Formats: sequence, C-alpha cells, structure tokens
Amino acid sequence: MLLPLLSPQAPDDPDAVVVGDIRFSREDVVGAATSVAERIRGAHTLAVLAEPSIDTVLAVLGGLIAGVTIVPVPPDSGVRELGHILTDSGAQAWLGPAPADPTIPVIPVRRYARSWHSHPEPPADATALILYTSGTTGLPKGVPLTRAAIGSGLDALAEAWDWTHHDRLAHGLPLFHVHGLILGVLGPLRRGGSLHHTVKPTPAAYAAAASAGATLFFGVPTVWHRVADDPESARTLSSARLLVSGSAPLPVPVFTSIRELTGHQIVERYGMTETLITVSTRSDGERRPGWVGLPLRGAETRLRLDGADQPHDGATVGDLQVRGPMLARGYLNRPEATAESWLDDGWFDTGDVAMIDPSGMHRIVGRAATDLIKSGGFRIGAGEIETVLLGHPAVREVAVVGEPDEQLGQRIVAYVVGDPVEPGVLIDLVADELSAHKRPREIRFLDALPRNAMGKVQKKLLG
Ligand code: MLC
Ligand code: AMP
Repeated sequence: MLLPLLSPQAPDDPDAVVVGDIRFSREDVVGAATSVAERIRGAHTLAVLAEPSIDTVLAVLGGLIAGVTIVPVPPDSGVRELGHILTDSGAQAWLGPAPADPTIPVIPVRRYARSWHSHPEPPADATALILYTSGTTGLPKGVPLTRAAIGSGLDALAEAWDWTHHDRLAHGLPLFHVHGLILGVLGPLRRGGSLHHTVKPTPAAYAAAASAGATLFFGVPTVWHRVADDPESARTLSSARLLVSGSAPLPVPVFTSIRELTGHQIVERYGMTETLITVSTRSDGERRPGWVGLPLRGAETRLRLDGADQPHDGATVGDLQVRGPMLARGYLNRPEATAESWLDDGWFDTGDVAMIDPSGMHRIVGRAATDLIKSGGFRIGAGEIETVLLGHPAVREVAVVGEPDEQLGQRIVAYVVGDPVEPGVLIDLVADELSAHKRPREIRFLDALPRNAMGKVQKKLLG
C-alpha cells in the first residue's frame, strides 16, 4: 500500500496535516481525499494547480486513492508553459482550483465533504504522478512516476534518516516538485507521521513549526541560507531531530552557520525528478560539508568517462550514473530524450559531474551542461527562456546563463542584442509566458554575443 496513513487501521492524529492555518486530522484527510476519489473515479489524468494549500494535498491524495494520474502544475505557470503541460500530459480536467479561463473542465475539491468508501489499491506500476522538469532546450519534459518508484524511494530515505511515524515534518516548499510534494507530502503520509506545511519557507515560519513540535525540516539551500541569516529563528530549530537540505548544492558556510546556531549538522541528499533521491548522508553517519553522502538502499551509482568506469578515489571526476527501483522509466512522449539519458541495464545518466571517495561518499562537482540552471532549487533550461525572449520584437539575439548568486545558488541573467527596450518588459514576458521563478533577474545589453569560429555562442565568455 502506497499510503498506509490512509488505511482505517492507522491511529488518529488531530493535526495529521496542517497547511498554513488549516488543520486536518487523519480522519479528515482520509474522508476528504476519499470523497475526491469518489468524484474522479474512471478518469485517467487530471491536472492540479499546485498551490500550497490543503486542496492540493487532497487532490493529489484523491488521485492516488482512485488510481488516477495527477499532473501537478506550477500555480504561476504562464500561458506557454500551461498550454504545453496540459496538451502533453493529456489532462482531462482540473481537479480543484483552476486558472482563469480554463480550457478544460474543472472538478471541485470539497474540503469538508467526507466519504468512507474503500477503494482497491491500484497496481504498483500505475503512474501516480507526472512531474514536469526543464531540459537545456525546449519546453519542460513530463516524468511519469509509478507508485512502486515513489514507495521504494520514500522507504530508502526512511531507512537512511530513521524517519518514522513519530516524526512531524515541517517545510514550505512548492507542491509541484519531488522535494515538496513527493518527499514533503507523500513522505510523512507513507510513514504514518504528520505534516506541517508552512505555505512559505520563511525562517520565522520554520521557527514557529519547531515551537509547535516539528521534528524534521526540509529546505533547499536558499531556505537554509535565509535561516542562517536569522539567528533567532535558527536557534529555535535546535529542538528538531533532523534538518535536511537538497535540490541544489548546500554551501559549506551555510552548513557551518546552521551547525553553530542549532547544533545540527544538516543532512544533505541528492536527487532528480527523473530518479527521485538516490544518494544521502545518513542520520547515523558522517555528514561531511560539501558532500552528499552514500547511495540509498537499493540505489547504485557509478562514474563514467568515455564509456569507462572511473575510480572511486575521492579525486577523479566523472559523469554520475545511477540505477535503482526509485527511477522513472523515461520521459512522457519523448523517446529520443529518453534514449539519451536512460542507458542499457537500467542506468540513468544524471548529467551531473561527481567524485566518489573510497568510503562511497559522493561529491557533486557541477553539471555537464551549462544550459541547465539551478536557481533557488528550481531547475530551469536556458533554452526555454531564450525562446521566449526571441519572441519579443526588440530582441535579435539572446544568451541566457546562470551566474553565481550567494542566496539563489545561480541567478538567471539574459544577454540581449537588439533594439532598446525596458529590462522589466523582458523580465515580465518570461514570467508571463513561463513562470515567475524562471524570470531573468537581470538583462544585460550587448552589441554582439561572443561567438567562436563556427558561429556558436561562447557562454563561458559572458559575465
Ligand atoms: C517578483 N515576483 C514576480 C516578478 N518579480 N512575479 C512575476 N513577475 C515578476 N517580474 C514575485 C515572485 O513571484 C514571488 O511572489 C516574489 O516576487 C518573490 O520571488 P523570488 O524572489 O523569485 O523568490 P522567493 O519567493 O524569495 O523564493 C525563494 C524560494 C524559492 C527559496 C522560496 O526559490 C523556492 O521555493 N524554491 C524551492 C524550489 C524547489 O522546491 N525545488 C525542488 C525541485 S525537486 P510570491 O507571491 O510567490 O512571493 C529537485 C529534486 C531534489 O530538485 O533533489 O529535490
Ligand atoms: P530537478 O530536476 O529539479 O529535480 O533537479 C535535479 C538536479 O538538482 C540534479 O541533477 C542536480 O544537479 C541538482 N541537485 C539536487 N540535489 C543536489 C545536491 N544535494 N547537491 C548538488 N546538486 C543537487
């Protein structure tokens, strides 16, 4: 069973799921999610506008109970991104809140409706969720994730972190990605523990959750950076059992500040939408700043260069490849992209460059492609932003890069050649067409882009 919390045998908890100031007991969650399941039975794929709200939690759980594939959509998706996700996923309707002027039907989520009907457990290889994630070019790709992959990925993390039903998880991450939704909502429900979603991942909200009894905290490095900058809130987290960082590299100074302020050494874990989490430091093991830990139970890793295995000597770098039961099997509707990353014998080429030491500790050194940007823990393709900017009549040429940023890890900067135009106009164009977190933080105007003899833009010379 994917979510034992939803079984009638689980003990009740009056605060099983708290999102902002909405509190649902386990019985409320089971009754309301089952009522959603009743309404959608027989559908195959539904889209959920994944705002950080109880409705999103109920819609996703309703889909899981009914065996209907759910497509969580970033709530600030612009027209281009939204249109693509709906068409590509084949979503039949919105479940819960919908954007203005929806192009498909809308099925409401009734927070206070209850049903106690018992639904059969869907097959383990059924697609539970389709998550969208950016590539270097083109619009985001759909990643179908089975119930079996989600279940084994969550169990492997539970083993590494000693995560049990005694834990109360707190975080304020978005509900349309692996981190906030799969780990952050399905994780506690699979363990039979409880969840406190703070809506926004602010230091004050995390401190309040700690005071209210949260034991486990999730954040992307930008969040931990902000916590470290707010010592009073940070000190409140001393009462936690475990602090976890992931989705982007955790800077060593942030690890050190958090240790000084809270007494906790942050556990760091590494993963991807396509693979779920495959490597993590352990709650009972070494937490080495700058390193992301050991393969999780069931996961295997290797370093490759030019088709050959590289030594695990803590110094040699190679392309990180992973394999295990938590992996997706390919992209939706993208056989060529699938063939590029899913290799023979179940290995997946992550596109990350890493080193592994003799004890099995992994260090992520960087990405093989400069055109994939990580900003605030969001994965963003330079190509998708360039395509939108080229759609503006003033823009003749453009190159988008990720430049180092203390808080965001990388900030999106667009280099533009063209006619004079207000930077804000171009920034808003990207926010409106794609989503707000993909907007460039800065536009820099140039007379020409640096190119090599072949005419290819030399992004490394920008900045
Ligand atoms: C500003 N805003 C604009 C705008 N300028 N909106 C539209 N157009 C413009 N021109 C708005 C934003 O929408 C937002 O609104 C507000 O201004 C501030 O936005 P921000 O500066 O972009 O960021 P901030 O809110 O401070 O976000 C930082 C953050 C966020 C850390 C909270 O980056 C975040 O949530 N990151 C998490 C990413 C994540 O979960 N990744 C996991 C991927 S899974 P408003 O109203 O929203 O405040 C994965 C696998 C794994 O990687 O390993 O986990
Ligand atoms: P996403 O598709 O949003 O799931 O992003 C996955 C990418 O995030 C990985 O390929 C890595 O580049 C990056 N990532 C995730 N966790 C970590 C980590 N702990 N350290 C460094 N990079 C990470």
